[in-house]
Amino acid sequence: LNKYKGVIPAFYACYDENDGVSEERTKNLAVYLYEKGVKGLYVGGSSGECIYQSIEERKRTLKYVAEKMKGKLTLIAHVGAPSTKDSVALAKYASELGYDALSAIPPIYYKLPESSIYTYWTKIIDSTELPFIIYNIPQTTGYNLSINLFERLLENKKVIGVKNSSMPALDIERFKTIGGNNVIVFNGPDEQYVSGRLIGADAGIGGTYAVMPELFLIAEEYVSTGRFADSRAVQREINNIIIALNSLNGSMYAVIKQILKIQGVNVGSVREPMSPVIEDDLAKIEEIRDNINQ
Ligand code: NAY
Repeated sequence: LNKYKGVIPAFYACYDENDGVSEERTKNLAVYLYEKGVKGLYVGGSSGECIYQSIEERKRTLKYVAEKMKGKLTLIAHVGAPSTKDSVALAKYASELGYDALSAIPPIYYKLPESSIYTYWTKIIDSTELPFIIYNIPQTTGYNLSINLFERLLENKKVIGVKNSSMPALDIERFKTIGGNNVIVFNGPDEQYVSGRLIGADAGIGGTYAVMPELFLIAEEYVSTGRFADSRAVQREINNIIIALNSLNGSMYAVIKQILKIQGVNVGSVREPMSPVIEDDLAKIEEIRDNINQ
């Protein structure tokens, strides 16, 4: 499981000027992150605006990233979609493209019983030979993975981990304690990277890593070498930046993409109903970028 241990940015949706998925921009972002030294990429998740994209668009993003990075980075495909049918189609496609692992949120919108959630994940898992990483993100899906369902899913040897984005660090401790060494637990909340790692997460996947990879890489280095006071200081810096990213008119991802654009990596804007950045905020965004690069 070592290939999953490290800093794994959640990959952004890369659009052209007409709100279409851009091959060139997708590949550019992948190369940019590779050159920063990240361990892998989590493609097509929350930060990939998966919920706003057609299955065709999601397939194209999966393909462009694989074409550039297969064999170079650990590639995890998020394939969760509203219907089981679409999720399975994405899973099969990711498997053909040579992804290392699959991942999926639970079913969204309708409140389904755990038996349906179990069946949904199991059908995705059974559709390919790839390992599977459960994605627990209750603040957006409305479902918080229970210990009971976690244990049941672990009976399937293809389930190798959980990406836990719930806020209690306790959840990470529980999943790691139950999963043990054969299971990899990813820290989800970027604001708690250091605490997540210390309480049991083996690695991290996050939506703000790609705009400040250096800071997460250094936080990881400090944690893994026991420099805890230093790691706490980096976490504080990260959190100041995340709060600033969320303090403007545009959605956090729009602000992040504007920063990337200033840095020479244009990945377009966000898809509506997420809001783009506004002219009045551009100077403030420059300031955030300067803070990241201090
Ligand atoms: C993904 O799938 O894109 C992610 O891993 C993003 C998870 C993010 N959580 C939410 C609720 O969006 O990384 C976090 C989040 O962006 C970060 O903690 C900043 O709040």
